[in-house]
Amino acid sequence: MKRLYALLATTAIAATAISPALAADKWDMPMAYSATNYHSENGAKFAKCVTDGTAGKLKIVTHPGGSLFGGNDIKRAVQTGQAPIGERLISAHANEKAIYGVDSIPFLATSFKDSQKLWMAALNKVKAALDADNLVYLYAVPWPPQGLYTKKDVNSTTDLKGVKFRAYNAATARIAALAGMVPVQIEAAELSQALATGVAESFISSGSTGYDRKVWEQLKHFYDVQAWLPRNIVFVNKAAWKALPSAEKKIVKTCAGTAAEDGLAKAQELTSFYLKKLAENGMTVAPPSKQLKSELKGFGDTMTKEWLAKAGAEGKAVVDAYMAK
Ligand code: PCA
Repeated sequence: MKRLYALLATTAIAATAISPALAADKWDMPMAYSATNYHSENGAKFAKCVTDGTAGKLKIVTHPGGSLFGGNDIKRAVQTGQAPIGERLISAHANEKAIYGVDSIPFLATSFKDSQKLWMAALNKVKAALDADNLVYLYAVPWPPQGLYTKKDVNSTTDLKGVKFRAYNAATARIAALAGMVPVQIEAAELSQALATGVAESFISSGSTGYDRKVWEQLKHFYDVQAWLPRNIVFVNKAAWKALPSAEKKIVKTCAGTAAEDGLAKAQELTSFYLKKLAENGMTVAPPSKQLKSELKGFGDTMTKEWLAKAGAEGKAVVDAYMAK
């Protein structure tokens, strides 16, 4: 009997060594935003869906809050196989490929409905861009519409001159430049500290991030500009994907489809909740003044032209398809 066990053990080890795909896999999934954020909670649900659906053959473990890799490092980590799967705010990589910034063109798609339309028009191109980066697209979830957070009352962009502005992608950095602000790139995970130490004193984001980072401790105003709805994308390293048995691939895809739907529903459901919470905690939540809005729209026109020039025929095709729908 002992010998039989020994034999079985040796065979098991040999089988694992020869064919790692047969062994139970554990995928660590870096995520940049706080554990209680709906993107992270949705990611955890997705991970459970895959783990349960494969009866533990593929176990996905999420690491929110930038605990495994900071937001800025997640895409590279997954591309190079340091992490098999991860979630990233895709527009933060618009400098690499213009198509990654399609969701952050100011005032192109400003509602959930339009942002879905734009995403459907862009998705195949985004997938192809990710594929060329050694990544397989799984799902994307939007953030609520983006507004402007400030310390002082702002009636026009002139009031923003010289303000230290937290940027999270090329579009927000460009707005800072156009308004004569001083941009500084900061992850959401470090935002509270940056505001507390005066490294940043204004930023553009959703009510979600203002709520997560309790920015009412330093800031007073939220202008509900509704400028665009950026997205987080969950992607997989191509080799890790290829190594999955097809039955597991199918389960991952099904869970990803559910995560896309659930995430969108949550974002929609929570949008007004977040703004209510900002107000309850003492912030003034209001639409932008006519002047501020029209000046920001002017920036948007400039940036749309700039984006189209960078994104070329591919970008134009996406915007045309979106407009035609
Ligand atoms: N929150 C993220 C990106 C967009 C948003 O609403 C952030 O501020 O980092």
